[in-house]
Amino acid sequence: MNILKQISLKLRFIRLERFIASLIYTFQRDWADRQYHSSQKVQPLTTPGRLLTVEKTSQGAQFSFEKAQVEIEFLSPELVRVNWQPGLAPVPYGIVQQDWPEVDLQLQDTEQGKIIRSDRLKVIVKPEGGIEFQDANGRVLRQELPPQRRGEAWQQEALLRSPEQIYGLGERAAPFNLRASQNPRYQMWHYDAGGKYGPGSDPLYLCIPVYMGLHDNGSYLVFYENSFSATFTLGDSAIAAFAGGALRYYMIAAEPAKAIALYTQLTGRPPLPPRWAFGYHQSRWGYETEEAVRETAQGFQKHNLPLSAIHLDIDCKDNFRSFTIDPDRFPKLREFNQEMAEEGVNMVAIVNPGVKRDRRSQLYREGVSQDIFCKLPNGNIVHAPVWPGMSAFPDFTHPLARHWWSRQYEYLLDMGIAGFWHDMNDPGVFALWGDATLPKATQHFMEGRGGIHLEAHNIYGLQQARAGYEALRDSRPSRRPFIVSRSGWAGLQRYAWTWTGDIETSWGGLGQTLPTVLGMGLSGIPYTGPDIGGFKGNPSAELYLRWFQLSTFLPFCRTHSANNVKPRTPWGYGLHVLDCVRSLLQLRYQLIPYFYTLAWEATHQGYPPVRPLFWSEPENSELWGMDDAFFLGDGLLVYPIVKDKVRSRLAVFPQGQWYKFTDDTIIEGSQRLRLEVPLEEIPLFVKAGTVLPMEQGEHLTLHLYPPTEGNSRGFLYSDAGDGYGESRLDQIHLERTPEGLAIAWESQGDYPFPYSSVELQIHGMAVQQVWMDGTEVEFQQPQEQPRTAMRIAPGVSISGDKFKRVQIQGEFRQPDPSSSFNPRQSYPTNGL
Ligand code: NBV
Repeated sequence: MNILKQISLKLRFIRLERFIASLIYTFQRDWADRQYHSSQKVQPLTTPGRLLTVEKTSQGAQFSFEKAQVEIEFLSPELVRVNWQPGLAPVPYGIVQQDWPEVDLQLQDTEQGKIIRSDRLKVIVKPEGGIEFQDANGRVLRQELPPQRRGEAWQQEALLRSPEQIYGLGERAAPFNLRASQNPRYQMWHYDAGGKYGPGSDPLYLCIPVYMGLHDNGSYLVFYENSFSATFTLGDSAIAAFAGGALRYYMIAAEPAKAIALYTQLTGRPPLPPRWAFGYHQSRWGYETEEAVRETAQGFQKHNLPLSAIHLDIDCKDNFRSFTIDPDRFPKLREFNQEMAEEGVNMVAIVNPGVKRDRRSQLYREGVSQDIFCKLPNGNIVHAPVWPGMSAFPDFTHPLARHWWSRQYEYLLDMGIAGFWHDMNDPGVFALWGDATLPKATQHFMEGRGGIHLEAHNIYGLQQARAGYEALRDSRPSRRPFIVSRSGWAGLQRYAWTWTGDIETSWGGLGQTLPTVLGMGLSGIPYTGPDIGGFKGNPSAELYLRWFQLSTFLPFCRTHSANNVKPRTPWGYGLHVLDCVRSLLQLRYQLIPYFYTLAWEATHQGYPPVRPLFWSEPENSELWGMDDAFFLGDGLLVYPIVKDKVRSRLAVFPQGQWYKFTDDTIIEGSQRLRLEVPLEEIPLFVKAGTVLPMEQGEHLTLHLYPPTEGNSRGFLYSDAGDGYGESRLDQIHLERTPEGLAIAWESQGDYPFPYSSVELQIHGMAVQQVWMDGTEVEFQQPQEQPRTAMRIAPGVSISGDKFKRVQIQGEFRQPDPSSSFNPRQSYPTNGL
């Protein structure tokens, strides 16, 4: 894009005074980049040369080549760390587990090269420095060519198999299979999309150098522990080219779920969020006063819509300054937050990292005197324009800066703010052309080792999130932190949720949501979701409703929009849409025990709640590229509609049996069907074998979908919903017996059972007799009801308190001969 075009685009967002500041800054940044970061002279390319020696180490082996060394360490039987030298070792911001138990290994010398192997993974180091990874059966998972080095910069090429799919790299506006893009080149450099992005924009706010490969020999995951600016090109091979730093990476050879479990063991698992976070969040850049927020909350009450949080954007601040809320427009902030809390609405306040340059401001003066702002090599503080005006940027790679920043949350916490929203932490600044961030040579402390922005840029938001998380954890030890961060890096899941930024209001924007969320999940980031309706623009009623339908099943369910668009609330699109949104929200709230149990699972396994269709069936290549459907947990299968005026769509069903949520039609899996989808509906299916917990106040309904054969089980995690007190885990086992279904209930943990009544709804069975702990009990047969979009499926209900064992005699229904579907024999593969 030429400079004039870039300037005119930016002008739309920036007012005159900001324009002048931005112009000055842009020149200053260019000067600093020229002065301190002139592009290095072209240096010769080097490769490792010939292998000279091999030495066994306690966890692997060290290989010395003529011009490089590589250490291979097995951290687990499936996980190896590969560390090429020379190169600047990373500060381990991404890693939480450094010590791993010893693994049984063998070192062999073969014609192929030196082999070092566990019982799961074989690593073959070739005489010229190429590395091949094979599974225990000798099937090739990944082939790397000898890496190359130019000056300080490493580049690595790995051959890709022709049908191989690549997923991940953090947040991407690309197809889920990143190779399927027309331009499969991805930048690793967080970028503020500046108000609007759409499919194909690259990079975005949260890049992570991690990807999963899936092909006919199996799957693997590679994470490069290098935060320098980089480019990943995914053609016939995957080329990762870094601007500096070490070539240190982790290779995990395992099926997708196990690979994510190991990756999150390495980079950290997400802590349990407060339970309210799974409710609905309403946000808008434009709630300028207490009254505007109150009116919005009242609108939800009036229309009988549940609401758990309202987010306050920059317009609530005192001249856009960090950690303030304008006292004139929010005159009784504490009482107001209290009033909202009593209505069940948690207030979340935005925090931007830039601190306004103002000698009268204590925050700025403290930052200067404690020397925690980022500086240029000449010792001058970097000042760049953002919302409050010229601002300085804390160096979050300095523990003192993090500590100082952490203390700043206290005022708003005291005022009753329940959570924080970190924006602009890519870090983004206003510049009229080129890279809208800090100069590349900006100095960073990097925990004492020192470094420049070229390396620190991508971990800036991660370290801000760390400071925020620690602030909330330490100053409010009885509550769990809730932070939403726009930027981050490997490990962000330890501190914060995220959202998909300023996605454009368009059908393309809606279509992009799911591939982006799926890709984040496979990059270790479980909790994310879009601005429902898109950030900038006014969605049609249909686009809004379709976006809402999809987001009902995503972990972070929030409407948000820009300041110059119409207020976006569910009652703004007519009665019919309002009714539909109410049903969606009621369903969402009924499903909170399911979401919360998935959160518990994420803290233990790192699994993202939103999973690709191949998650439990990675060998089925038909599911590999599917990015218009997803699993929520293992039990729910969702087929959103993301195109205008579309009333039917193809659905590829994974193996197993599937119950249509609304009417219990049973579908045999491993087939493709065309689903009829009225505007009011989002197709939702439940897998046979699932135990789906749903709540309404203190009443729990366990929906039981018998397994097709043998056993299955489901979990229900409960606790106080916040804090770190007791918890409990209820396990419900289902078993198909010759007579029917046996249900056993087991509980662990000291948290008292939180429901006063429990109802079982048995699906897919004509029930004849029921015994609860040996005593025959009454049950109700379903009554025929008209089909509606969100009605709970009919089933047999048994009410009672908790029990240990229920036996049901009855007959299982067979899959329906696709009564409400039109099965098709041959299917186009290019969409609807
Ligand atoms: O704070 C204003 C916006 C915010 O609403 C949005 O969600 C962020 O992604 N923010 C970006 C800064 C301005 C964007 C043009």
